[in-house]
Amino acid sequence: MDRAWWKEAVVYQIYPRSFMDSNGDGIGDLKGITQRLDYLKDLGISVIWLSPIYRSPNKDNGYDISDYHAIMEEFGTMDDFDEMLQAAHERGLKIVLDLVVNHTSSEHRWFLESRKSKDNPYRNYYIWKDPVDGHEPTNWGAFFGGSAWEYTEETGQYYLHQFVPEQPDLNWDNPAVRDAVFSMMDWWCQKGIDGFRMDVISLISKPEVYEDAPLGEGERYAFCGDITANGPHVHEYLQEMNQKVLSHYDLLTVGEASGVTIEEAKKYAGFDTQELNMVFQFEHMDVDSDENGKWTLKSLDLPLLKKIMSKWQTELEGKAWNSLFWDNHDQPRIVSRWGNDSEEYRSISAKMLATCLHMMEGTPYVYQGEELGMTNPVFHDISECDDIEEINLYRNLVTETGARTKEDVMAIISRKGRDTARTPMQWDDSANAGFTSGKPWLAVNPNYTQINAASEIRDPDSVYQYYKKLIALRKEHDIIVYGSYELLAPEDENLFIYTRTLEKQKLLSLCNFSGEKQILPEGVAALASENQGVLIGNYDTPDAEYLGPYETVVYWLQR
Ligand code: TEU
Ligand code: CA
Repeated sequence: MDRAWWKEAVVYQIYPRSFMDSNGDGIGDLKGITQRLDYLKDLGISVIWLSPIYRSPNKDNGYDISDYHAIMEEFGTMDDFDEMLQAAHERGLKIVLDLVVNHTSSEHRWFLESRKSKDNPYRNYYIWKDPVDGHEPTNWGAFFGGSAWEYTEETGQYYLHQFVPEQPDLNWDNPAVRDAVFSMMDWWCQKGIDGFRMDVISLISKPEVYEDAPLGEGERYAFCGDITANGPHVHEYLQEMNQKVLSHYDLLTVGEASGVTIEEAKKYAGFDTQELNMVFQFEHMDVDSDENGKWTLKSLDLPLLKKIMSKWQTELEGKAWNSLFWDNHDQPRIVSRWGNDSEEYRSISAKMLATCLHMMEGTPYVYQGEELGMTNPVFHDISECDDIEEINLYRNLVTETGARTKEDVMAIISRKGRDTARTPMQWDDSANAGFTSGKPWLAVNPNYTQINAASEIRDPDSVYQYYKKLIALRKEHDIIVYGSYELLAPEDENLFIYTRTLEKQKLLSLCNFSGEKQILPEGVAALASENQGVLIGNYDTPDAEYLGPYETVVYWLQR
């Protein structure tokens, strides 16, 4: 058992824009976070990951950075940051920053220079190519729609942007870019931050050859994420980053790695590869996608989810470390997605989902509001939305082509769009959920009068209290952090069942993903009936033969 603090931590993700507004302009800010640190301390988490807080024109809500050494004006000042960091540290809370260095904003000084002329000293900081037959250099398509290339008049060349045109990709093959990024990282480490969550770090190393990729039926562009993920030099660059920066500090590092495979993850997050502590993999986020990707109302395929989660659990064991998440600022609310957000089952299914995740091996991440069982809102009109991905989708499918009806697309956005996770944090039942005294930048979910932190703190049976207990249990029992994992009853359509084992101890974790009572498979019932006590559960009196609707219970089999 190789102990590390970041293996034992529970991380809480803050999306600063939606967390707490201190000055009534409707936008969350750093002072707001400082005001709410005691809430986080009480919850028991040990690390806060802040989505980007740097200077940004906000084309993609801070994931387009124009100055890495300055704070976004709406969020406050560098003094506010220093104050927040100190206040967090005084409470024993660590602060992890989002590091967005696959791309910058098109308003970053480097890019403003780079686009001026072919011989500008910053030209090579980005990826510029000549037109081919008067067109884009390749048929690559960007993440949020359209081509991944943008033409600029100044020099008659195209630059690469895997996200929106205002997010030009940096050229990591240029050593000057790597040095500039590493020294910026070091500057923040010197300030005393405790780690980095690295945005799309799997996409930084581009292919050696820029050429057209095969197109699927009826496709106009080839999705660039499939082309650039895990590129030829990505591990070399991360090892360099580790050697030049990360290894000099005691940090938590987690790479967002869309398109990562198990084999690649063993390199990014290997115990002896000197790269990162862990990665976010996204395979399990696709179990309700279809051939057209995430924009579908397809429901959860539980056996597939179990297969994917279990594969990551077992195959990384002893070799690399997992991160565990259901929610983040890009994903719908888990209780609405794979639980049941009706009044009857919201609380109970949110607790079941939490148990399923938090009893696994890896570092759990809680996204703001998840600990309250916050739900997806319903968006009726695209004017209620903010996210560039949703706006582009709507324009492509409704406004420009009429391929889908407004109602269809709004239903899908309400189910899968990124704004579902971004509605303001629900603090109490006062106006605007106590998030702001002004007009919130994105409307508060009207259910805040029922679902909010203040009432859940008072209610001993709330989702909040349950999360608090789960987080405390992880600190108490090494088996939750370090125990080895085994899936039982893989084919069962409704139940997610697994054990954890550490030396002589053994836990049995049972989760019913359905709204009906489920009889336990025979072998499992036999184990459960000999249990030596309940570690945690969401029903008062669990029965060793069956699980009620959305019931979860974790038994000690040996203690
Ligand atoms: O997300 C990268 C990523 O893979 C997402 O595009 C994801 O597939 C998508 O959001 C699902 O809808 C990161 C950030 O988390 C995201 O907020 C940024 O927009 C993106 O990078 C660009 O920086
Ligand atoms: Ca504010």
